[in-house]
Amino acid sequence: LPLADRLARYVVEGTKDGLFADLDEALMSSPPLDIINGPLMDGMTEVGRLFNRNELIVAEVLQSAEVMKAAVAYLEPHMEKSGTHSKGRLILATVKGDVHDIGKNLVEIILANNGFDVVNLGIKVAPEQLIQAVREHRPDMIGLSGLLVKSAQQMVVTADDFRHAGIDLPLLVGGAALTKKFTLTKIANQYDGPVIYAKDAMEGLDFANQLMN
Ligand code: B1M
Repeated sequence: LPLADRLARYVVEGTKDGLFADLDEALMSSPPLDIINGPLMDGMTEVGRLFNRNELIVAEVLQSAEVMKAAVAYLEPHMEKSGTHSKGRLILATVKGDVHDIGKNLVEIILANNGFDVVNLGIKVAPEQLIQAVREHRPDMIGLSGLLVKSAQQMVVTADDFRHAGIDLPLLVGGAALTKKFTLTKIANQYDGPVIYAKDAMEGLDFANQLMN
């Protein structure tokens, strides 16, 4: 199999046998982010498709997620880093009810490598925890991730709770079930500050940079 197909296959099959040697080979010709956004993401998309058709069970999807995480961790030291002083602080969380964290952690890596101070609160983070963290860490912006359809709705609830707590910091949102339209209508409607939708981690970085300039 060609290298890109082999990389996607590790994710689909949930196996690490040969993964790191192939990642080394890929690094010789591609930047780490291209490897993640290309073949590894293709593998994850295929996992989602097979899962949807009941051809994979949750335990298998979990193994695929482990491989994806291991690959991202292996590539991370090879990513470009810029800036030593902090450009700003962001608190980041996957919303209440949602355990998906690969995309969120990618956002963390990319922002942290580009000079942001990221406080990652983890998964299933309730609005009260977020509000508490805003008071404790005094961030410049808040990042919310969520992949389930119900997580998009949870973001609306969270934005509304922020509003009642007097929080109007820039809110960066992302995740598979979200759209720009939903963000600008439903979420922004419940919030007093700016709400920005990022389709991927790089777009998240672009917006974070713009906000701090
Ligand atoms: Co789940 N899952 N899952 N899952 N899972 C999806 C999301 C699903 C689309 C699969 C499917 O049915 N085809 C589906 C959601 C359906 C829906 O609501 N629309 C689904 C389901 C149904 C479920 C369960 C309910 C299954 C069950 O138990 N019956 C369950 C939910 C549990 C819960 O959350 N309460 C569940 C569980 C799991 C696992 C635990 C097994 C595992 C997650 C492991 C983990 O994250 N640690 C898992 C996985 C791996 C997936 C798929 C296959 C892959 C997700 C992923 O990691 N993608 C997914 C199908 C798919 O997306 N193709 C699926 C790679 C990652 C890099 O992309 O997170 O989208 P993503 O992040 C992107 C962008 O979205 C964006 O940037 C990233 C790229 O740069 N982004 C941001 C994300 N957050 C951002 C924040 C930002 C900016 C950009 O700023 C703050």
